[in-house]
Amino acid sequence: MKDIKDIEIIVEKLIDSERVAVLTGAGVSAESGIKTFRDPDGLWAKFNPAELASAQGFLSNPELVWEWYNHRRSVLEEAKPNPGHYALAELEKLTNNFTLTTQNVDGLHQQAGSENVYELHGSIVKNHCFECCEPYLSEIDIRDKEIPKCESCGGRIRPSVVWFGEMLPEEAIKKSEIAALNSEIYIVAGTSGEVYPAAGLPSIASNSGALVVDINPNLTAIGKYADVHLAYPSAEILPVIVSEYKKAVGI
Ligand code: BJW
Ligand code: ZN
Repeated sequence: MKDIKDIEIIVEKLIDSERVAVLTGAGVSAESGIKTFRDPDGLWAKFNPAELASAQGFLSNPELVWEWYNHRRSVLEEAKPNPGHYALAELEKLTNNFTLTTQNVDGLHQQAGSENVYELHGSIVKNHCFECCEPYLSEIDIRDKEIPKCESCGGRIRPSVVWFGEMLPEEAIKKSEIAALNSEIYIVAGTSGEVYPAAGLPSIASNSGALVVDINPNLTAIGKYADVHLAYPSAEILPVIVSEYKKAVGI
């Protein structure tokens, strides 16, 4: 592999680091069959984010938004974590003070065994009331076109994801910023770095001296902060990093 020198640098840094932080995006779930957003065959090539991923869009056509999320939930029912998810879950157990910030709403990191996960954009498997924000804990039938009603106020239920123009979960963004600030190595995988505030995290890590690693087949906005760019699918290269790490420490 032509990038073996880069992998050695990453492994050495992982061994030396007291704090390891990772930021993931949709590309990490691509090999699980989940579409990304901004690739040529991504969701935003076919669907309008203003209509489907904003409170305004939900107010204009809640049924359309609910149906779209239920369709994505049906895709997710068939999806399984891929070797990239499993490699990150293993890295958490091998390294010190590991944190994983994800923009993904699919829960696949947790399914793979990752524990210290900060979900910046919420979760597609959870729901809450659009009006009063009360969590909706009853099971939903994703084949039912009718939107469930809040048991407290009768308002319409929406998926617990973060839409454009909405604030991110306070604790998740705060902990993610602290993790970026304190990390000695910051691994970014599968994100275009287009959506803020998540896209600002690699620059926080870089400015505080972390080695920033970008794992992405394509060059993105993350490029200007990355010390190392590995142009591979994450499901391919993350397991290599973990196996080289284990070799280096003799496991
Ligand atoms: C692979 C691969 C493989 C492929 N292996 N890699 C102007 C300037 C700056 C900011 C703003 C602005 N105007 C508005 C804003 C704020 C806005 C924003 O950032 N907009 C930008 C688009 C300009 N942000 C917000 O509104 C956020 N809230 C906020 O800021 O609150 C404060 C505020 C409030 C009011 C006013 C102003 C400020 C909220 C953002 C919410 C984002 N929500 C979504 C939908 C979530 C729900 C759902 O799933 O439906 O989150 S949008 C979508 O983008 C989703 C993702 O999490 C997010 C990031 O995408 P990601 O993960 O990077 O995916 P892609 O597709 O972009 O990239 C995939 C990458 O993978 C590619 O690079 C591929 O090459 C790579 N890849 N295969 C490795 N196998
Ligand atoms: Zn309610």
